[in-house]
Amino acid sequence: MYNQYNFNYLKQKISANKYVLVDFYFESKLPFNDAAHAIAGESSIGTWTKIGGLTKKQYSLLAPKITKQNLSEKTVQIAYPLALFEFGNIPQFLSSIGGNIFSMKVVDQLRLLQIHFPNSYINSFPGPTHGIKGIRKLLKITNRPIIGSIVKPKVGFTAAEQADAAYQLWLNGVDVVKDDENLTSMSFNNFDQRATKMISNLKKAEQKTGLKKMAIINITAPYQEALRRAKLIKKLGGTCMMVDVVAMGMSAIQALRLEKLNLVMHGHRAGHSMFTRNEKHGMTMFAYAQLLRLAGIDQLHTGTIVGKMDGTKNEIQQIDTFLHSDYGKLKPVMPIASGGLHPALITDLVKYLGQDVIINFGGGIFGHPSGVAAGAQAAKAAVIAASHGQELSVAAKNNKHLAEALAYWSNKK
Ligand code: CAP
Ligand code: MG
Repeated sequence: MYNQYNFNYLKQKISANKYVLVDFYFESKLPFNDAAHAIAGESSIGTWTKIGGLTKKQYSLLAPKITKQNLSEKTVQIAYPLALFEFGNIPQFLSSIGGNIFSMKVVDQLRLLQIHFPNSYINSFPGPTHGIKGIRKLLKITNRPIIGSIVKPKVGFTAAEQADAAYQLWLNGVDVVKDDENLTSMSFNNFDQRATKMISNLKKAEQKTGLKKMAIINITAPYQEALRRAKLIKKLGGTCMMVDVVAMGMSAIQALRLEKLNLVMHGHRAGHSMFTRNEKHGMTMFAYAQLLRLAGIDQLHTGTIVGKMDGTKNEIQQIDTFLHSDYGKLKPVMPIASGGLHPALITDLVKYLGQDVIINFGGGIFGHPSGVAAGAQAAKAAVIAASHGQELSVAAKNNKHLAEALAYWSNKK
């Protein structure tokens, strides 16, 4: 056996509130049970050879238990005693369960599928500051999807051009306007200037429309600078900071949450496919979303099913259901559908994902043949019609911009 210990616990019951249960898929040339032991050992107390050191008492406190295995599906469930983990510390959790085991030569493929945390562990994290209810309260939108836009081109506008584009969007029906993931503070678009101009235009747009709006400004940078940018947003009267969660890392997400700035934290997940996309290796987006909810993300990109990004219907619906569900004392997280969306896709999108979602259009507004204002009005009309169960072709009879968008993009459906 690769591992000196016997972790088999298949026929015995464990008390789930004392363990973190982790479901893995794996492929290995070792016999199934040996490979499962190698994974359980390397992620907790074991190594590749026999070692001494642990008293019986420590062993029984810390030894993982293999509680389920399915040879045909190549899955195993490992129960890790809570004592293996530091409460409130996601980096430590990842160093164990998302650590060395992914590099072992004896395991060819390994995928972390899902984590079952007990409430005591979940509640050691603050979770979202605002959550779904808080975001809806800030925007005063109760009964329809929230309409969002990403200013396009991704990068290239000056701070003033960016803020002017946002203003147009807000005036023409968009609720929340965000930066793109690769826009931070550039030679041609300085963060401080952009934040100042965006929030000033946000206030003007709110006055003009009588509606609440949100500017989602990307603070992604080394931590101290990201924090400075978040504080600037707060000082200027903004309500939301955007973080690229993969690039910034769990430590930064947790730390920003613990600053108690009371800003909505928008999680852009650019790069997650580096570890979530291969169906046999890495971790699922579902497991990653579990960790981000603990860390304190308020709204998170989860995919569209119908748009340009990879992600199956089952997977995206599973993530969205989880984000809405009870999870210890942590608030629900608002899912964001984004990537390749345009009006013709919205009926299906709402059918799959429901009303409690932010629907984001970048190219699907900025690429409208009659311009940005027309694109925003078409997007809004599509979302409102779909959320009332109205056929888009019917809604388009009273909205020439929607009619034009449907005609323009219908062959891209
Ligand atoms: C969408 C987007 C977002 C993606 C990210 C982009 O723009 O701004 O970054 O939605 O994917 O750059 O592609 P478009 P996901 O509307 O023009 O496609 O939400 O799946 O993480
Ligand atoms: Mg983007």
